[in-house]
Amino acid sequence: MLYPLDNGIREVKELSGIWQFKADLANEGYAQEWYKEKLKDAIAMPVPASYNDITTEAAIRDHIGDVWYERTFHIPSSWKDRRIVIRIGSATHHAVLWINGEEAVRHKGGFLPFEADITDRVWRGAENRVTLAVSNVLDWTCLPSGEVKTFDDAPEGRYPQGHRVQETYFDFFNYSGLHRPVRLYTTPLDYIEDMTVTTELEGTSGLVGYSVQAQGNGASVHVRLIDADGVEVAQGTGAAGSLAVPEPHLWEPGRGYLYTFEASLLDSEGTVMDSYQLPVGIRTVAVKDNKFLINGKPFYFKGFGKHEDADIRGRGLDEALNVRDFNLMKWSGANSFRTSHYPYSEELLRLADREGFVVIDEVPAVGMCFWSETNTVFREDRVNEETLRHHLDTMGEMIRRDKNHPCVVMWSIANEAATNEEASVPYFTAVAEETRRLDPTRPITIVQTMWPSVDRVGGLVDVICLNKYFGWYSDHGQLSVIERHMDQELKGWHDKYGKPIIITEYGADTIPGYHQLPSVSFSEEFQYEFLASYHRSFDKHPFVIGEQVWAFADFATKQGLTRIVGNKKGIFTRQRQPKAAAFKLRERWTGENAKW
Ligand code: GCB
Repeated sequence: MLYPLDNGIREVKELSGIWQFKADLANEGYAQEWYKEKLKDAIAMPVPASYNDITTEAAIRDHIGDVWYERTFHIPSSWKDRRIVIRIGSATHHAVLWINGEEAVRHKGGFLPFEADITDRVWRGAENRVTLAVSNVLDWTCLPSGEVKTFDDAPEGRYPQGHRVQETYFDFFNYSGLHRPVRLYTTPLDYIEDMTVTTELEGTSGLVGYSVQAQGNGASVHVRLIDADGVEVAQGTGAAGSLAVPEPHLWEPGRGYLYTFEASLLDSEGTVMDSYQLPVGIRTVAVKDNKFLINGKPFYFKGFGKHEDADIRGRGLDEALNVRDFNLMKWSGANSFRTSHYPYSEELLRLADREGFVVIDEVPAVGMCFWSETNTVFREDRVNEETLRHHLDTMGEMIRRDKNHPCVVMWSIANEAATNEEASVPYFTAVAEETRRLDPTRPITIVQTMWPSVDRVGGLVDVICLNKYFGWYSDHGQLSVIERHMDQELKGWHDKYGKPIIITEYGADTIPGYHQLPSVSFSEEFQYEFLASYHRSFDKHPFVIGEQVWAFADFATKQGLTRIVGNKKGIFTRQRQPKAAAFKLRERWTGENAKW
């Protein structure tokens, strides 16, 4: 699925801004056909943004169910011979979209785009209306999974009538709404539908393999590769092929050199009918001999697990925040991050391409674990065949969206699943096989919370990724046990699978401004001593190929006894200012004694 592009042929119309909004608190919108006419009693709601923290109403923030968005837009009469598409960057987690009261598309999954060809549904030279019903309900067939619990059978009077709770088995707040831009874009009626670019190195040449899918009556495809100075370095014809670039500028960590791959669809006379320009980085990735190789060179992942999360706008796209985050990551010496626990916006990945950040791209499969031998997760009434089907579909959507990003070097097919359960084996075998089938060029991982002695799926992946909280969720506050526990854990995984390991989470909640010497948990002093204990262990094991601290910044969570106004494991505050540990990390990752 191509990112909407404005060029000499295609046009994009942003529908970001203030929309009409109504939370369907009494669950009556579908029955009353709210999509048929303009929403009544609507309030102003910005798009993109989560709706939860915009108003002052707990009923809206904590609403379980549908909310309705609506706005009008004009289609210029000049768009008469155009194909017109509406594209929703994401709608969390289910959406139905109507144009002028007619259903145009529905979608399940809160973190990936969907679109509808609305060429025949809109009025040109006139006002049109788009309505969306967006539901935040999560059940076991969703990614992430969850379940709504009702308390109707509780003893009378104990709960208000109809009392419901959305259970989620992850800590981040279940932000909802239209988190990413909504856009209209045009293409010609004969158009380029998709393209896939892969890159290889052969001696001193770069090879850019490509395939272009077109719809309609295009007679031929012409492609060009243009360097960052605008100079054409290669060209070819045909819908699939390979372009050789002698002595290419490589896309490298910290140096996101981008070429532009331009494909044009020509008619039989050679006139350009459609064209699309894709940023392309020439680089290779491979896992070999316990190393992660980028362009044949061992790469050590330094960085963070992140969230798309901020005050007020929740998970809504904020390009100022994204650039600030990248500047903070550069300052700290980070070279990479994981899109924990869902695919982030395309805008953010485009920025990572350009800035040379290395990304582990994660599907929203989080919360599939109860850390129990008896209370299992992979079973008929929880994570089941239907969940698997959705998981496979979501992998497909994510790979189709992100396959051309040089920054994406590995797919994470889940975070912290109950991989000790026997039934998790056929489940993840299917997901791993489908992922490799869809993209044979990138390694895959499952981010693990299990212990090596009980895990059953490590054999399916290329890199073992571990989230470990010794000294926090176990032996809380005991810094002296961390190094020893981590050593044993690393050795256990490596002895069992012989694969390289990235520690994708380790961290301690830290309240900015709390100081204590000697340190105690939650103080700023503790956070770095805690991380340093882990680092002593990592540095001993050559098969450790990366460390990503949990988390980049503090973030909003559901309410809970261990979450005091959110998760405070950030190295930066939610407002993106450093805690003391940030300076120490910067020293480790960039200072005189930094080993990288
Ligand atoms: C984890 C999860 C992450 C949590 C973190 C924590 O293992 O992957 O989503 O936020 O632990 O702080 O507990």
